[in-house]
Amino acid sequence: MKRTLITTALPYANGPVHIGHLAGVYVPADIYARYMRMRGEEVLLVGGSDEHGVPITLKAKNEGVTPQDIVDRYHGIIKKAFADFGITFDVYSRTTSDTHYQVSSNFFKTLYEKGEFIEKTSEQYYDPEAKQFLADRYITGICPHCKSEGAYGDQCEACGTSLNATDLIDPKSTISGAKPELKETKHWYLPLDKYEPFLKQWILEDHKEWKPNVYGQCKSWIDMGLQPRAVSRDLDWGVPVPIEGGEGKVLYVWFDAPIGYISATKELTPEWEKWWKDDDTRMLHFIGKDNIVFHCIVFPTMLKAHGDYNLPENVPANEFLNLEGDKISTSRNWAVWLHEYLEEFPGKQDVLRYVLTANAPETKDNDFTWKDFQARNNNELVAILGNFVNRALVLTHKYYGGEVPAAGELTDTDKATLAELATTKEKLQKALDTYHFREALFEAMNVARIGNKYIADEEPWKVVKTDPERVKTIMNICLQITANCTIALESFLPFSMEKLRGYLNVDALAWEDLGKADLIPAGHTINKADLLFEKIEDATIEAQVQKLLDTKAANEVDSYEAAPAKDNCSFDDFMKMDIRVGTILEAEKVAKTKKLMKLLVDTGIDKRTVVSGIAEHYTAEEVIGKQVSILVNLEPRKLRGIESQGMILMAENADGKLEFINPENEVVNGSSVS
Ligand code: B3M
Ligand code: ZN
Repeated sequence: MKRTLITTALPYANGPVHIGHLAGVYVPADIYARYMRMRGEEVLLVGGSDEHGVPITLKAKNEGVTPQDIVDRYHGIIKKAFADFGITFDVYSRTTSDTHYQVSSNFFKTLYEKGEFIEKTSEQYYDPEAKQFLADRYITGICPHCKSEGAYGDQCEACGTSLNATDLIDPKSTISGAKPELKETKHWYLPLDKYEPFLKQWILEDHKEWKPNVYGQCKSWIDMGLQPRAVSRDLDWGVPVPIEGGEGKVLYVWFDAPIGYISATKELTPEWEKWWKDDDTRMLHFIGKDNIVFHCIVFPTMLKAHGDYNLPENVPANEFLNLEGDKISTSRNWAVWLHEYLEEFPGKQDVLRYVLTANAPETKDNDFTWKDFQARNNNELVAILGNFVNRALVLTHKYYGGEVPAAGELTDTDKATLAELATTKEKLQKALDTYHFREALFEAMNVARIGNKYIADEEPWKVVKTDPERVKTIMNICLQITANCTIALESFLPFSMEKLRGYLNVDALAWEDLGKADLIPAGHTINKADLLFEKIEDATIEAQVQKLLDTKAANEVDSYEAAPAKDNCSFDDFMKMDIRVGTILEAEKVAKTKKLMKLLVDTGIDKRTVVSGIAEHYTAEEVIGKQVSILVNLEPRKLRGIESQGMILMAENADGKLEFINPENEVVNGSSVS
């Protein structure tokens, strides 16, 4: 039997984790790990926080704290969120640990001593005031493509183009504001090109079974031709380059991070080497699609160049999960954060695990919506699984005081039902073995579907009146199916299946037992049961949707770009405008128009008619009695046949909504605005 080492992408410790992380990496990895353990295999599930990289140093700088402060804060939050969701890490470490510094340092030294690196000197931007080289993210300037300001040295966020820092027009250091200068610096490069023949054979020939999205991405990288990649950076946050000439430089975050898997294993067990070097260990990397090149090309090349380590057997990477139609984004706060979910849905970890698996972005990007969350909870977890097991348990208490009845002779329906049950194991196993977790969940839920259909068709609550002997068989079969649910669904819904085993009064059952009809002996007593799942009401979902709408509105305000100022006008020109405060006395929508409203305004000078384009934003009732600012000496003009004598001043919000410009406290009509 083979040992299985499962690694999960190390999330950057610069923010909390959200549903996208869970759906793409940690839930599938956990399902797989639990499944393998149930099969009695030796498994390690390894994870940790990625605590290096420029975004962390930038965040620290913005907050005026150290990078260590940032990673300490988020490592704790992330680790807790994973534990709360039942991700069964054998170790959850971090890349700032002493062990990791040693392991990654030694890894670099080994490659260096074997002559695996190319040394290259290149020109890079340097801040002459701060006396340091600048990472791309530390340089801003004007985008050469769209000419917007504030583009970063690696990307312009306005037009999305990826850039080289040297492309920026009028570059500035974000550290000192100084104009950066080009200066020579030496770095070490991993010659991926040299490993191209090996990668071609190993991936494109030997691993055709990898998921099409993974294989396809690898193929296109290899087809484009691989280039040497720098594995060091001029930065002061990271693992120091451990050789002469490496002073002031650190390992590139993508060099040290995957070595973090090795460090974490070493921290966990003195027998770590067998997990990384033995032939009878298979290694799997669970990651998101943006990490494919690093896990399929760069890290394997590092491992191969080192020579002592196994290569991954598979990299079942997922695509992205979107949220209500938009890309999940930490900076725009467009996410469902795991710690917030648990505050708002306490005890409902399994509901989220279920929805994220049922709708996992396995082969293409997918969308999480709160409506779908509600529907899957109410129509599947409650209506199928919860409903079935609740009936089975409640009726057993009602008819037999909780004692499992013995089955009598089986009818054809009974036999067909049990035969169907017996087939689920093979299908479920096949789906899990090939990392098709959506399909696997569907197969596992079929156990509950079989039970739900059986109990609905057999109607023990009716039969009990005419043939009580027969009901014993029905209920026995229902309880056997319920016991099967605890096996089939354990890795997907671990919290609920633990509860269910409690209700059934049984210990964890073995994978081997799945499909069998004699899991609970007659005479066994079950415990008092409670509902496994509860309905989620519309109001709860509406509140979540509203929360997202609020986020969207706040983002629009944040990203609002004021139009540039118009050309100057003279003081005299300004003084020509006669603006007064008036009160709206009457209002009515202008027929057959969308926007226009006819207002009667008391200007203090007179009462006059003004036609204003506010009808999409206000009803007549809302505006009557409002004080407004009105330009009274605007040349009258006819709008839809109505003469408009003046103009009401309005401000337009980021979302296009018009707001009145009026005095903070009421003033007398006719007051001049100047
Ligand atoms: N921290 C990128 C990410 O979170 C990176 C993964 C490292 S895995 C070794 O997407
Ligand atoms: Zn641009």
